[in-house]
Amino acid sequence: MKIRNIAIIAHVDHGKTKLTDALLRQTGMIEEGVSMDSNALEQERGITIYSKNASILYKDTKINIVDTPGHADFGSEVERVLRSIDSVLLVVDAQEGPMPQTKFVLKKSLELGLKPIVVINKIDKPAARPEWVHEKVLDLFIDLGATEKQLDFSVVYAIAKEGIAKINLTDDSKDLTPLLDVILKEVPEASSEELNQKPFRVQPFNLAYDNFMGRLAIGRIYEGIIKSGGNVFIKNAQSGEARQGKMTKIFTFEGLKRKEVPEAVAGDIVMIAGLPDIFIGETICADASQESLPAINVDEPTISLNFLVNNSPFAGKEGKYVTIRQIRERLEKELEVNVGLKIDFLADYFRVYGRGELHIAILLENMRREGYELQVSKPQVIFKEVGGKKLEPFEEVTIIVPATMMGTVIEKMAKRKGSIMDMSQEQSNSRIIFEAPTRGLLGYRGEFVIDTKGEGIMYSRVIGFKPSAGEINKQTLASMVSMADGKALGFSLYNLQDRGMLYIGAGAEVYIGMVIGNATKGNDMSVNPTKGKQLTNMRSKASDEALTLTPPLELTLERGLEIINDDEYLEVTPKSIRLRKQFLTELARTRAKRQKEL
Ligand SMILES: Nc1nc2c(ncn2[C@@H]2O[C@H](COP(=O)(O)OP(=O)(O)OP(=O)(O)O)[C@@H](O)[C@H]2O)c(=O)[nH]1
Ligand SMILES: [Mg+2]
Repeated sequence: MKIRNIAIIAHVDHGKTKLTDALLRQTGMIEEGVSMDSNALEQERGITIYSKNASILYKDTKINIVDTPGHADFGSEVERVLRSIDSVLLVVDAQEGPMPQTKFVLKKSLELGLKPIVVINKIDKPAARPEWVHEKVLDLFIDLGATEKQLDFSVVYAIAKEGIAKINLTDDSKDLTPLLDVILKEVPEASSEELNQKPFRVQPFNLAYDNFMGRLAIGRIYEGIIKSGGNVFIKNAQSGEARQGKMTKIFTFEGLKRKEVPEAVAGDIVMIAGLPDIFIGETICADASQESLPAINVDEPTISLNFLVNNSPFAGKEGKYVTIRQIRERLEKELEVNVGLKIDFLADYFRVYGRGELHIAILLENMRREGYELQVSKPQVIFKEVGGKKLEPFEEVTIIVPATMMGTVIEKMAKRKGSIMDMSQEQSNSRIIFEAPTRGLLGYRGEFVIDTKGEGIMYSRVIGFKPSAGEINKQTLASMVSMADGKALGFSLYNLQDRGMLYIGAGAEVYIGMVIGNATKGNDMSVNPTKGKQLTNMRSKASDEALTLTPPLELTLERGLEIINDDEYLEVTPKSIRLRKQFLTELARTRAKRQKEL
């Protein structure tokens, strides 16, 4: 059987997964209602978090498809996938046109010499402008230095949601056949008899984990035929070392499922069990003398924070797994598959290093869903020292705002050491590209939403470590801290809501040292949210029924990680997200502060 390997890439939300689902459905691999976004968290958030493998059969060909995440925080995962396929479907929204992540994934594809197939999707949108988008895509190809051959890309118009593709906008089409035919025509064949004759070489671009089989390597067979039970050498391009192992099981992908096979041939994408210490980019080969394939880069972490056992007064009430040993085992398991993650396991806490707030938030979200409870400290950026120079992570930030709001955004970004790299105007919107240190950006997202009244769009992507931007004077908001245990009452919250944004509503259980809101002015403020109305005989105008409370700013994981202050912890349980002071009483906090000053 012939094999072709493609990845589906795009900016977030442009329709990659809908397209993959439709391809699987129309080739009979999945049923109506089944989606590639199979993870519970993905379904809840409506985004793809993990890239996933699938395959379809069309005519005489097996097409391996990798659906990738569009969110910029997962960009390095997409990059790894691109190393192992032969062409991409670059999906572009027929209304929005190319967006920042379109540019990033296209750039990587072109650099790798791939010739993309462009899918202009969502042509059913009332405001769709497919011809304009086609032109913009062509401009982007040119800007990114595409070769003659790459510029000759095929274009397919689609309504992924309905499973329709067409070559010309005026064509009549009921399904994705036109796209499938373009794939067969354009994507080079991965399999051949000649390749099968060579000694095997396989390179993993992703890892998976199974409770029974342990770590699994997902990779492409570049050459040769691999057999279940076969002995292998694993070569590491960086260290040059070779070690031995044995493939206990081999799986290929069939639809969304994995299928155990006795052997697999060159060109196919497989999952291999039995190699517990295998890592991305290593070469699995037949003979120690074979050359290793070029290494695959895994981006380094940019932020870190501490994971601790929850020791708040509410500890253990809501979680199933709460001990340091349980948290440690869970994190060790995470390291099996979460390639960008690093962890220092210290005696009484763990330092976790990740690729950004979303990367960490997703780990925490998965843990709380599984019943874990813990607390974490404020994320800090990671500094590096290279050649006596202090470096820190920088991001490219694309901001699209109504032109009238441009001034505020530029002023705020300047304070956070963001420099303007490019600016353009499109209709009534300004598009500004900044380069800014991650350190300056931490905590800005929420502010940005407020400043632009929810009308602004902001995308950012880590671009690497650069010389430190020096001191950044960010104004962080002080906290409103409870000085009482008990139930928060509407009456006291009503009086407190003028002094800051509250994180809790009436009826919430609070404890001494819990952060119940921010303080608009000045320093941290100790307050009593449990205080009821004084009992008097007087009838006051503000009778309880008349108190209208502003809805609280509900703490989510991401919001919590963003607004947490240095001396606080974010308490994460299956049911709640709370902020708290590390030292619960005012006395302890004063003492700790004095000690620090000494
Ligand atoms: N109108 C219209 N909406 C579509 C079409 N295709 C996808 N959508 C919608 O666009 C949204 C995003 O679709 P997804 O397929 O999840 O997008 P994605 O590119 O996989 O998103 P990420 O994986 O999170 O980057 C969903 O609400 C879809 O219903 C289409 O052809 N037309
Ligand atoms: Mg998706």
